[in-house]
Amino acid sequence: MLKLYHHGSSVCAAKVRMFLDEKEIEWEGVYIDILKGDQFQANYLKINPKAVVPTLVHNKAVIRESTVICEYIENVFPEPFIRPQNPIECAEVMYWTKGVDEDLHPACAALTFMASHRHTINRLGKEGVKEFLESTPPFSVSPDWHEQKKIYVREAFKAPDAAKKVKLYDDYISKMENALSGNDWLVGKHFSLADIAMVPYIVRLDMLKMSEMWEGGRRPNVKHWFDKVKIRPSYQSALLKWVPNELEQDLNRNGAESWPDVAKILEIRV
Ligand SMILES: N[C@@H](CCC(=O)N[C@@H](CS)C(=O)NCC(=O)O)C(=O)O
Repeated sequence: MLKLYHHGSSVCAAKVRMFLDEKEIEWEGVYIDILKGDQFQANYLKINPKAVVPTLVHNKAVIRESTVICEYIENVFPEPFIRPQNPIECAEVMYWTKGVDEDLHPACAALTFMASHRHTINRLGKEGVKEFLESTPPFSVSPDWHEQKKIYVREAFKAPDAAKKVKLYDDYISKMENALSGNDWLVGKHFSLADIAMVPYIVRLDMLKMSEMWEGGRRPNVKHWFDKVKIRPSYQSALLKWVPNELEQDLNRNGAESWPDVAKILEIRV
């Protein structure tokens, strides 16, 4: 049995859950509440020294990094294939997953903390927040996450790189818009890991009530793509089902309140 350490608000964990559900592979979950600090417990750090989710344990093997986990699952349980059989399409999928891991993900973590998570962790109380922020290892979500997380919590959209992160996120939606022109999915004719890698980041913006980044005629191909994603059973079973009500309400309310800051950066009229 596969054991997945995961959390409802983690885009990286959602990617792995969607991959597993699309392949109809059964898995057992261990819930790590990354907004309460479960990721900093000594036992978890032993299997994931960066203090991040997800982590997969299969038999005695510990596999980290969401894209690596998906590739591992594809190697161990190849059918039904999600990896394209054509090497060029395979390379195209890897451009997406590499970009998501290296660029988009740190931008998403920044936006989510600036817009909402900073309010959620405040429930830990003054001392709790301090401990939570100090516990982040130097090399975590990104190589500078220990310091950056503090800046986003303290300064929100006044953080020096706030505009850069928001624009980078928006650039990815623009890249999707172009890739989806005349195509149903991001690579080739089939739903692939490229789509699965992007779904949680679009769901995150949707939950933050920032869907105007593609709605209202701004990116029609992305809207059409997301409408098709929403009718896949894995959208419910891997994404929505795992977001606790209180967290969803936080993301909805805090995101809506932050939308004017984001819209201003992107020059979208509110
Ligand atoms: N590159 C890693 C990134 C994992 C990551 O950043 N996880 C986030 C949630 S999506 C996390 O656990 N954050 C904990 C924290 O910010 O303390 C992967 O793809 O698995």
